Amino acid sequence: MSLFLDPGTRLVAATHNPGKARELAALLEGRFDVVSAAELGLREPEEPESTFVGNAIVKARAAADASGLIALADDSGLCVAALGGQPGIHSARWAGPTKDFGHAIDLVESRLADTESDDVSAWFVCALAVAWPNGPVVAVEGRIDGALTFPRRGGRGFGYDPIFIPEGGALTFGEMDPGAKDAISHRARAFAALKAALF
Ligand code: ITT
Repeated sequence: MSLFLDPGTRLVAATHNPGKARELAALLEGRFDVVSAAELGLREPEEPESTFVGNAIVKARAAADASGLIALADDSGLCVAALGGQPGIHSARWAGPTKDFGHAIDLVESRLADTESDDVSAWFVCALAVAWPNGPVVAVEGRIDGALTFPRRGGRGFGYDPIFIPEGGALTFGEMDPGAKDAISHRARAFAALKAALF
């Protein structure tokens, strides 16, 4: 079995997060025939692992075996230094069952205030995994460092983007043009590693 992905290969993007799906589609640049997990009616798997890579593998494996297609999954999150790396792999969970990221951002702000630390450094991590149905899996990781800012700024992007300023920048991911975020983000960095391995 070849682990190279030929242009036009049918792939399932194993995410139920529309923000991620949009960014993954932009990174894939029409190179593959991509169907979404929602279009195939795939269920959202549990995320039982303790690492981003572990959870990306679980999601890709589940989607590939259920669909019979090669699957690309993303597990990602925001890590805050003063919170010992939280919310990290629990980034989606901090938004609660209604996926309210206004609430998740308020929670980051109040937990940070509780620490009385003035360290606002943070980083985003993205693990990407590609799994072949009943076959191998390849996983990579990307990271971008930056700083948190409150109150939130900008209505672009998704999730925690309005409070994150990437290193060396002035705008939050929520204020940046989507193309500018895609040029430097944790997802873009993971994607570059995947491209080197598989394309
Ligand atoms: P899937 O598992 O279906 O892909 P999810 O949203 O549950 O969707 P995760 O478990 O990987 O995915 O949660 C990651 C959370 O981290 C996500 O909900 C975002 O809020 C946040 N996150 C990840 N990448 C981000 C980015 O580029 N900008 C802002 N927030 C991001």
